[in-house]
Amino acid sequence: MSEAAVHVGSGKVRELFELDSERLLLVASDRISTFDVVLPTEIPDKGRVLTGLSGFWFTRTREIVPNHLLALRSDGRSTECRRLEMLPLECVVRGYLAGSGWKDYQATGVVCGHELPEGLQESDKLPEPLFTPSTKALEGHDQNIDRAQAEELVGKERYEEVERASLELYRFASEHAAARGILIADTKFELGIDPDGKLVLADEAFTPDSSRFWPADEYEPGKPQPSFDKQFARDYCESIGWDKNYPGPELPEDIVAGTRARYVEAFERLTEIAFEDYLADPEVVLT
Ligand code: PZK
Repeated sequence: MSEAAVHVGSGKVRELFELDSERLLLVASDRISTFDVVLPTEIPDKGRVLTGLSGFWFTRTREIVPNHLLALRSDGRSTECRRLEMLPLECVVRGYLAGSGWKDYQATGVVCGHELPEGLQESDKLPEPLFTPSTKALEGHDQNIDRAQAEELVGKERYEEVERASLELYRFASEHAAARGILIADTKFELGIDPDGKLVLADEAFTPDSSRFWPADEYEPGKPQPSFDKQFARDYCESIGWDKNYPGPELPEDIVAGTRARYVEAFERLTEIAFEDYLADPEVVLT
C-alpha cells in the first residue's frame, strides 16, 4: 500500500482500510473458506479473481445502480472505494432454490414471506427471482427476514428502491453468466447511501464468494449442485473425513491447482478477458 492506511475491519477473507475520511481500501486475500471455515492453505490469485470480477460487474451495472468503485490498484486485489453509510440489510436475490431458501421452503413453503408453488425440488429454478433480504449477523449466519421487517430497518421507500435495484442487478448478471455456462443461483449485495442520499452498490458484486456459481452443463435439479469454484476443495475435505470444525485441513498441491484453475476459468468466461491481461493491468476490466 502506497499511503498510510488504517485498518478498520476484517472479513473472513478480506480486509478493509481507511485511506481518508471519504475513501476506503478493500483488499481481497487468497484465503478460501469451505463449510464456513477458513482453510490454512491459500489459493494463489483468488483475491485477484474476485477483485477483477467485482470491478467488471460494477462497470457493467452502473446504469442500474451507481457503485462505490473509484479505482483498482496495480496489485489486482485492492479496490479504492467511496465511503458510504451502509444499510443494515443484506440484499439477497435468489433465482434457484438452494441453501437457507431451500431449507425454509421445505419447512414452511415460504421464503422470506414469498409463498412458493408446491412440489418444488432442491435447486429448482424459481418461477421468478426473489428478493429475500436478511439481517447482518455479527457472528454465524444472517437471518432471513420478511418485507415488513426489512421495511422497519430502512424505511418503506428505501426498501422499494433497494428491491428494484437488487432484482435488476440479478437479472442482468444472471443472464450474462448463463449465456457463458455459469448459473448464478443466488447472490448477496451490500448497499449504502452516499452524502447526497443516493443508493450506491458497495462491497463485492457477483463474485463466487458473494454468490452461488453452478456449472450450467452439470445442472440437475432434485439435489445439491456442485460449486463452480469450490467443489474440488469441498470434495477433498469430505474425502479425508474432516469434521468441519477449526482448524480445517491443508489442501494438497493438485487440489490448490485445480481450484485456482476454476477461479480463473470463471473470470475468463464471465469477463471474456484473459486473466493474464488482468494481471498486467487490472483496470482492463473497467473498460
Ligand atoms: C463496508 N464492509 C464489509 C468488512 C471487508 C469488508 N464503501 C463502503 N463504505 C462504508 N463501509 C463499507 C464499504 C464497503 N465496501 C464494507 N464493512 C463496511 C467488510 C470487513 C472487511 F473487506
